[in-house]
Amino acid sequence: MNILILGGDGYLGWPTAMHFSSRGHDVTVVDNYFRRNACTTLDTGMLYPVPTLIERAKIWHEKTGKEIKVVIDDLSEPEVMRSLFTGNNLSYQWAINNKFSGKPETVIHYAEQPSAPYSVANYKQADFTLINNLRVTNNLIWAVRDFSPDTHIIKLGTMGVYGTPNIDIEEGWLEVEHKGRKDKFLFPRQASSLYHTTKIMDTDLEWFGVRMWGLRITDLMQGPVYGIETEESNIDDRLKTIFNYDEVFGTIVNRFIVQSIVGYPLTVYGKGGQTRGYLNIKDTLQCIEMAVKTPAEANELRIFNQIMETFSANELADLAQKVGNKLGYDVKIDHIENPRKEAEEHYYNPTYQGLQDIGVTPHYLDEQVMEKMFKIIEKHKKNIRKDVIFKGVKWA
Ligand code: USQ
Repeated sequence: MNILILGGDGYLGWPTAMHFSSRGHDVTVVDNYFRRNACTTLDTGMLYPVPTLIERAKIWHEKTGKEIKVVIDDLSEPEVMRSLFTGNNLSYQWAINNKFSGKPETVIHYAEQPSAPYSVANYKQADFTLINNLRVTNNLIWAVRDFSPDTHIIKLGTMGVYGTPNIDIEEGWLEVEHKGRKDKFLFPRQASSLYHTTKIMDTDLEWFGVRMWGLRITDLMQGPVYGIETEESNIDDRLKTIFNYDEVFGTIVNRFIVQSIVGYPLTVYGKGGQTRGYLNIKDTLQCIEMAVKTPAEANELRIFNQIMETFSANELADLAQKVGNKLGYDVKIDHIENPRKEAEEHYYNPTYQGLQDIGVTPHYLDEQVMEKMFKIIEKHKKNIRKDVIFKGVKWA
């Protein structure tokens, strides 16, 4: 299959590219290097240096004989997006030969500013998040509409679109009975960052594209991801995904392990009752693979909640402390003032059966899995910078 991956340099994009390439698909990745440039600008640090996307594609080729075509460009420019469907004015920054791969049968869209703290830190970053995320999604929908309406769009959404409502969270849709009549609507959304709000707006654009033009779209409402290794990154150390542990781009599990290793008290925000749905990076790949294999129908916006289990921040801190202590670290837990505006004690009962129904087998987070992560992260201990762990980006 011809697969186009937008945002192919990111934490999930690069592992996804290798995953499909290793399974024999024709993969093209596109990225504007936003994430790495922002890491430099904001001085976030990284667990280890990561080769450029072009270098990674070359290493991948050298090790596996397979080709991942690379385009470095800005997808918020409509003409750039359109060139990926027409081949006009398209040149690969790296490819074995420059021949256009043809119209993609599947597009996996990760090309967004993914950080909640980044999006609320100041008006410039808020503006960038809104403009980038919405334009890329809109450009994609129009390119598919105009050149390849049968292409399956798989879009990475977020569980954060739902917020923490006092009712059970369904997979995307809710049947409502009102004054004796019934209809189905998108589940109520109420995000608690501007980044998460762009994901709500993305879904609205997708739903418009499905209703107006009969597109086929899968929106994956994913929770925070943890993990480093994937099957393909084990082929060569230089193929490991970008790993952030700072407050802006690092997610909680990855951060807590890094903090445990360098003796930085675990930064539980506020009371720590904030509960979210989590998944291993290996399960992100599984979910995407299953979504590719069972495409949405034409005229369908299919929504899955992409999580495998739920934890509160306190439960994650306790687990990291237990594993860390067992490995000889003196792990302390701190409850610091919550920089975010979010409920710290709340009801949380999301449904997440859909992906398992199409064949995903969950990996769960337990002591062994966490211990394995400790062992990998320990190897890079000398690179860990304590000064970037908490800077206090405030919501209000
Ligand atoms: N948290 C702490 N201490 C920390 C870091 C986080 O208590 O040091 C808490 C946060 O307050 C939050 C929860 O842990 O309640 C998760 O925070 P996070 O930073 O791991 O994840 P989040 O900001 O929600 O965003 C991440 C990804 C984003 C994705 C989202 C899925 O960066 O791209 O969309 O997870 S979800 O959270 O389900 O919306």
